[in-house]
Amino acid sequence: MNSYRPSPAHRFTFGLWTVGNPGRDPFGLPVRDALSPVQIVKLLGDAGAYGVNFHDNDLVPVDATPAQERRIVSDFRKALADCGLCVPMATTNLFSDPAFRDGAFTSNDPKVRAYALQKTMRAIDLGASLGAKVYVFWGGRDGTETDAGKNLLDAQKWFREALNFLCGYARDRKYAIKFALEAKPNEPRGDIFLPTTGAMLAFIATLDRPEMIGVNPEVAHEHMAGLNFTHAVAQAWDAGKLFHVDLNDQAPGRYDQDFRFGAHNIKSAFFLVKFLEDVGYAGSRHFDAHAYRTSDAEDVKAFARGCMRTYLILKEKAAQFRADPEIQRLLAEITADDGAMDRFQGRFEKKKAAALKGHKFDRAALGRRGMPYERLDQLVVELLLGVR
Ligand code: GLT
Ligand code: MN
Ligand code: MN
Repeated sequence: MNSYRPSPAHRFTFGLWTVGNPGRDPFGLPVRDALSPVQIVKLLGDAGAYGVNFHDNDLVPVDATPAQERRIVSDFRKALADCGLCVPMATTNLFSDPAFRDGAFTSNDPKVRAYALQKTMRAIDLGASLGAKVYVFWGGRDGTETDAGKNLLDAQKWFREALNFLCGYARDRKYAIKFALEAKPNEPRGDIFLPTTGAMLAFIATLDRPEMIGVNPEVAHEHMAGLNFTHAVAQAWDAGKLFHVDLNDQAPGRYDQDFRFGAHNIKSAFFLVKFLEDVGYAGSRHFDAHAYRTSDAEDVKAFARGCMRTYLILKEKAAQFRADPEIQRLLAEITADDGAMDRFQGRFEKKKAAALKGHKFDRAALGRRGMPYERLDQLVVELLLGVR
């Protein structure tokens, strides 16, 4: 029997801000004691994670002196070595400080835009010095409540210029780091720019160095917009842009919940895990989630273990799906292809187009054919419910 025990090979990571979340929300104060970065590394090491990610200020407070920063970073490095953890990803906090109330790279204030660039360069230095290979950009406050005060084309231009500038910076410093853009439709702004993974993918194509930039889709963010997350991930994968993934859960139409992976919609979590495992995604499985506000410190550990355990259970279910003869028989029936249409498909050729235009189809017969998706889906449900 699979023990569902996480190991570094599974590439499970958490942010300092996830297990370290003290349970503050817009209506209530923190309910848990703050944990230091070193305590968090220890907790994650004990739980079996592979890595830990951070925003610059999760690790080094924004007003730390250089001496304090050296001390914090060296304690953190030691904890990583002691616990066998690495830092696969880093990012910048461009949303907590009041300076960013109108956004960072897209603020109407040029001083704020310049400060955001400065802060990000320093944060990239910090991330790279700890070995991060992926650098995430989540435009937390790059958006609007009212469109009365922002030129939307300027905002896109400023965001583009910032990313081009930072790609230049990372190259100049010879950092082996790639950027990953994370979309979110809303919260904390009324509307956040480039609200979906698809919008990010289109935007990347307009940048100077698109090869350096991919996406970091998050389950909850696509679900907040009522979209199918696995479809977004598939498009990113197809484009060669799935550099990172944020796993959590979310009921549609709610506030930004960041629930434990699989806490809300097991079925969509299953199709996601199945997709990632089927294609051989080799990057981090990052849990960007936090424990319920009702949790105490012990329950936070259960939260972290639960994210990884659910992933591993779903990975096993995906293997069962592949090995299940009845499921495979139905799939074979659904995707049956006798090759008769091969001569019409693929690349355009004049002759091929002419032949296809002249071919006679039995349209009524095409319309009579059903697909046994009910039977197949019921088998998936039974598999997930553990009765297969
Ligand atoms: C914040 C946000 C996440 C982003 C993090 C990276 S911060 O928790 O809700 O989705 O991934 O900036
Ligand atoms: Mn989120
Ligand atoms: Mn995220």
